[in-house]
Amino acid sequence: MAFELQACLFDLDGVIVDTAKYHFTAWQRLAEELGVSFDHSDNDQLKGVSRVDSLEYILRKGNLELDNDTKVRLMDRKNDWYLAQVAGMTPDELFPGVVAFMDELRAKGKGLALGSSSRNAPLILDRCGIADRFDAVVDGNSITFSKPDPEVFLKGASELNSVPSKTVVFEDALSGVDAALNGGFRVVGVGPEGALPKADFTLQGFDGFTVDHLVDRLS
Ligand code: B16
Ligand code: MG
Repeated sequence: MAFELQACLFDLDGVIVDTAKYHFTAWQRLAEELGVSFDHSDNDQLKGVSRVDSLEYILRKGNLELDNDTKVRLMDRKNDWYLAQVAGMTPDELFPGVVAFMDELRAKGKGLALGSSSRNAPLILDRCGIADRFDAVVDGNSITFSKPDPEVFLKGASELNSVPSKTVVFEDALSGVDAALNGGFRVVGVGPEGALPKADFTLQGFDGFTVDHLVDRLS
């Protein structure tokens, strides 16, 4: 039976735009200042994870205990480094084909929402000129629980009036795929083959990808 598609929820960092690399360099710089090693496999654990939970991961790795004020100061420093990189972003940094795919969804009457853990999401959407392309935006400013909690996606589906089992989440993060599955959604992994084994299938990129392809793969 053909999959009945109602709506799609898009993660931001690593799905629509490659801000994951900016998060990586900023966290690595902070970790190195704290004397904690931090490489791409550490970063993979932090994709989709909130700022505070990301800092806690680095502190745990380095067996460091810090007071709350220091933690806030460190998170602000990391965010300043991140924002300095994001300041120069343009729509050229959108992943190829993603906007065309979103436009096709809209033309076919499907709901579209952002489901990102990032508190910087509104700024990035604005920089990339796509703030008006979503029916709903749920981001780190409007959620309490970090992925893999499904809150961000359940809120998105609720704003779109869509049923999770008929709604597809696009995610690049292990924590984000788990969040989608925890909410009862279908999930497309965005990344290298094999990187997100729990997803329904993995897409290497949106270039040439259509709504018919999506429905076929999920049916
Ligand atoms: P911020 P996503 C997530 O965004 C990132 O993947 C993750 O690396 C970051 O720590 C988190 O947002 C919080 O971001 O510090 O900008 O609030 O992938 O859920 O769109
Ligand atoms: Mg992501």
